[in-house]
Amino acid sequence: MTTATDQQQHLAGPLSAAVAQLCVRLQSQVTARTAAGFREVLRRLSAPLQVAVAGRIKSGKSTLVNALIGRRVAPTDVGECTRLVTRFQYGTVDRVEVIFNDGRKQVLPFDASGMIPNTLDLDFDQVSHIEAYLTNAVLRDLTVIDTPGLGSLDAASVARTEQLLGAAKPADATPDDEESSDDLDDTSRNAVAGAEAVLYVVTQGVRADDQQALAAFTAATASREAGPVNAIAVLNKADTIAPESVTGSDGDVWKAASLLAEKQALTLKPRVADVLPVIGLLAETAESGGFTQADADALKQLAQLDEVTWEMLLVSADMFTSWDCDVPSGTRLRLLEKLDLFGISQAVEAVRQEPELTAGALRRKLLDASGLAGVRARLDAVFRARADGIKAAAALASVTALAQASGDLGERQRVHDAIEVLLAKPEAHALRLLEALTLVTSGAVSMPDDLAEEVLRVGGSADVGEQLGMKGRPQQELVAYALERAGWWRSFASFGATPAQSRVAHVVHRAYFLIWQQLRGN
Ligand SMILES: Nc1nc2c(ncn2[C@@H]2O[C@H](COP(=O)(O)OP(=O)(O)OP(=O)(O)O)[C@@H](O)[C@H]2O)c(=O)[nH]1
Ligand SMILES: [Mg+2]
Repeated sequence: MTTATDQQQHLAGPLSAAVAQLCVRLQSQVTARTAAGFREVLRRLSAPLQVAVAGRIKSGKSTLVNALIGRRVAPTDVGECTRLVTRFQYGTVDRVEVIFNDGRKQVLPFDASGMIPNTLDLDFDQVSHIEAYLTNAVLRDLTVIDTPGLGSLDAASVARTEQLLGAAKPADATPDDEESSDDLDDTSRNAVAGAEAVLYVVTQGVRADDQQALAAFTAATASREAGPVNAIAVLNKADTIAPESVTGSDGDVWKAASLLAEKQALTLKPRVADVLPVIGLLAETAESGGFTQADADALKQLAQLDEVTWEMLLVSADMFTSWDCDVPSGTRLRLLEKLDLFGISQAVEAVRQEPELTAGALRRKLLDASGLAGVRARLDAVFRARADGIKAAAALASVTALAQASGDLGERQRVHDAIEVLLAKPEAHALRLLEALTLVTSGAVSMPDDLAEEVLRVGGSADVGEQLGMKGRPQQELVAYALERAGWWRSFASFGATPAQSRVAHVVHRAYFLIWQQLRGN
């Protein structure tokens, strides 16, 4: 049995700790079924933040997963395994397991190139999902869940994806698992399951129904709505955008991608704050050891071709591999697979400017060109920095759902009261604020744009300067502003707001009041 202290060692922060304590305290006061659910909530609270990578079929999800982990391990392109949910989590030894629907596990050997095999010599229908334990440091505080493409979801994949996102424990735990005697029924399991955060991958071909598809995906998989607090989006395959198709790009691919990403952000608003362009393929090749000395040498050879031949090669992927030139066509095909035409042209350009460039330096240039650094920075800012709040809010939603699913009215009331007591504490107010923010950004409570933005600002950061939108300003100004806004939201809550708006306004008022108190205390 895990104790509260065991759990706390791995908790993301004070909010998670508060919710964990609530679960531990309530455990003896609820039915066995609810208690089993609470144990699952506790287990998840102490695990790293679970981020699902979601998006249309072939949008480059697995490629991006590899780039983020820094290792080519997720199968890309074709094959059965791209149609399975794969959870990448931290482990002390690299190991891949197939989990079957009945809870059985089977170790899966890596293939010759160190990847998860693309096809399984197993009855595919019996397979629930894949668990990959890797020693990569990135996974210490993020569990990355690669999902099948949205467009590819047949009924079976949908069921698998729904069942699996976040539900780390298979339907039947193995006998050596201490908790196996506490069977968690489906209702409870569903109440706890769900990725806590989402990374949406879109491409240039984003369609009007993408927004809808992504909303459906979160509804089916996350225990609560995705909003800018727990969702980020990337425009992948930025290299394939034809700059001439985007006005204002001045023929520059990256500029075209940025403009397009801005447009897509408007479509996906308010679920995500913005959309970052990225070239997943370049990132994967540069980050996962895929770029070799031989590749650098081949690029240098290409850099010496005469201008006419070079122009011909760049016409298309077909021309690149088939046009007659000194570099063997097999070598060119390999470069194409690793870098695609844009990456190759960028690399050749770099070599022409600096012929002495080493393979290592060239790799770094490709990495810079991929935009991965921006995605990593965003992941840090949005997910890692807010993991505590995101996890605690998801856990609280699970606790509420578990209580609601209970037939015992007294139990329901006890859980409800305990949550109210928790949320009334100043240190837990951030949770209430996150909840309000999610209500507003998901459209469940409508607010005028400027107020919605203010809620997002106050609830979206833990930094007081950012919360007030006055970073770096003198303390006195911050104090005065916090007090003024606290007053404004209080009167908005009492006059002029709808009942739903009023509930949100009370929360925002209190947030400003607490900020004011904190500032004065300093
Ligand atoms: N040019 C280019 N190709 C990319 C990029 N990212 C991925 N690809 C290619 O797109 C194809 C699909 O990539 P995957 O990573 O398998 O896409 P996925 O979304 O995981 O696909 P499914 O799981 O089958 O839905 C592969 O051939 C990748 O090499 C990119 O940034 N640029
Ligand atoms: Mg895939």
